[in-house]
Amino acid sequence: MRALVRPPSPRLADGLLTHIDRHPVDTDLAMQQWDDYVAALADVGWDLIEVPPAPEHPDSVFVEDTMVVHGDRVVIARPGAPERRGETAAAERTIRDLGYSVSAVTQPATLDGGDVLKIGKTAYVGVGGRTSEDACAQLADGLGMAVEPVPVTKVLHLKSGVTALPDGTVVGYVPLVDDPARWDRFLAVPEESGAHVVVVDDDTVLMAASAPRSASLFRERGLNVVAVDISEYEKLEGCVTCLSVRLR
Ligand code: CIR
Repeated sequence: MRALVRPPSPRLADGLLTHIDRHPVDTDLAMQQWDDYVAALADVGWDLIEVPPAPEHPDSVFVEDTMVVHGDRVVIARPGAPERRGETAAAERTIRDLGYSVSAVTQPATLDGGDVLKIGKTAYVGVGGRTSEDACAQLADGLGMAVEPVPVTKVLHLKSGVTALPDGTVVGYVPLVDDPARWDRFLAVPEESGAHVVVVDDDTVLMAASAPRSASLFRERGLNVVAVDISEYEKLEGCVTCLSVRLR
């Protein structure tokens, strides 16, 4: 298993905020937390590939937003926030160098990788925030998979509200999910960051340390949980998913 990561910008504290108030970010602590996040992925056996840093882009550490990967195909995003559009070029070069077949979302459509939740053969796409409806057909073409738009109005990205466990059960923090009934198998979690899991393997998820009650719920279902503290990224509406691009 391989994943892309991107070192934080020294300007991280200036990152965009949409749904939450600004709280001071401790940049030194954020650097340490990024190292720990990367170490946690390395510990579970993943090979990590660094996208070159973009110090001029405060939000560039949230590398997941730059692309969507499925098998050997990649669609380069066109970020909904104009401030973030400059982040994709180096990410595209990195993934091309790895031999992937690449297409890109074209204007006026916009898409952030954080809005795309792949479950099995379907990509659910959060539309209404950073991602526009007209990106869905481009994504379906580029990835060669079925795309289902879902509304996102209460939170930054689709995956800020819901992700999926290894067995495909969707986990979500209900106050931030527009339509929980959309998914047949839906598990409500008691903490916002409990809705954010990175699937490591069939039995293991990685999640934020800020959601201990959700972690207990997952352990009761037989899952191993790797917890990482990403408090400084949470202050910028980031989560465990957005700090890497899983190449699968
Ligand atoms: C932004 O507003 O774009 C960043 N401050 C946070 C991006 C988080 N990305 C994600 O959840 N996929």
